[in-house]
Amino acid sequence: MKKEAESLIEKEHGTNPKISRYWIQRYDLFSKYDQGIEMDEEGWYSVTPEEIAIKQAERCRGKVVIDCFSGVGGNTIQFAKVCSSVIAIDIDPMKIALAMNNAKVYGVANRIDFVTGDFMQLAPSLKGDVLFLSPPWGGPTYSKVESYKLDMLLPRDGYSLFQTALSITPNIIMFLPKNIDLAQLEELACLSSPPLTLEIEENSIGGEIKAITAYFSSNVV
Ligand code: MGP
Ligand code: SAH
Repeated sequence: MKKEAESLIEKEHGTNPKISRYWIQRYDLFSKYDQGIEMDEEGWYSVTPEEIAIKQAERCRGKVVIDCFSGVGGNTIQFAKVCSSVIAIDIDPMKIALAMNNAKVYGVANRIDFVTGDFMQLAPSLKGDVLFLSPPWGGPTYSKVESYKLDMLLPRDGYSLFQTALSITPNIIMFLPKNIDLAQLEELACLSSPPLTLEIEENSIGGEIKAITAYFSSNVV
């Protein structure tokens, strides 16, 4: 019976034009996909591929991390493996339910504090060593523009998001479109007071660029 239900889901995902492109990549997204991973449409096109999430988490080893836009848990799960604690926030209760399920599949659910809420509103009450921001980019059409600008990010423009994050810690990681305007990121770092160090990482899977990760940190030792 279970096998029948699984093959029905596979058929549906494989033929749904909005999902099939991502479903083909399902094991890049979650290597344990077949062990009970659950997704919704936004989850399919937004989740950080596992290999990239592992690399980002490694940079935060031993730290208290806040995953401010946790989605279905692609990053949260990897943070939970190596960080001292993880707070996972999402405004959509369905995402939190999916992330909890997916964290159970990876055996790390008990290492995560899940919070349903708006990051912008919760910010004043948050404390952590590192903030991870992987906000909505406006859907899969983000790549249609030649140069993606920070003010296209949601739920608020990238400048407001960054300022809100800075009020918590200067150690900010942003997961951004591959066509992001890099000059705007440099500007964010230089114009912060005091100026921040910025490291840009190109994230590829199988030799194909998927996204950019920007690591901001304080110069003050
Ligand atoms: P993509 O270009 O839409 O997918 O997104 P695809 O088909 O893998 O790319 P292609 O160039 O090979 O055709 C690439 C990656 O960006 C996805 O795997 C997600 O990790 C990430 N991503 C995409 N979107 C639309 C979002 C988003 O809105 N928010 C976040 N945080 N990540 C996204
Ligand atoms: N990194 C995630 C994907 C994040 S997608 C992963 O790997 O799975 C962006 C998420 O931001 C969506 O799940 C969306 O529900 C959430 N979101 C949108 N507005 C938000 C807000 N104001 N506060 C918190 N989460 C928000």
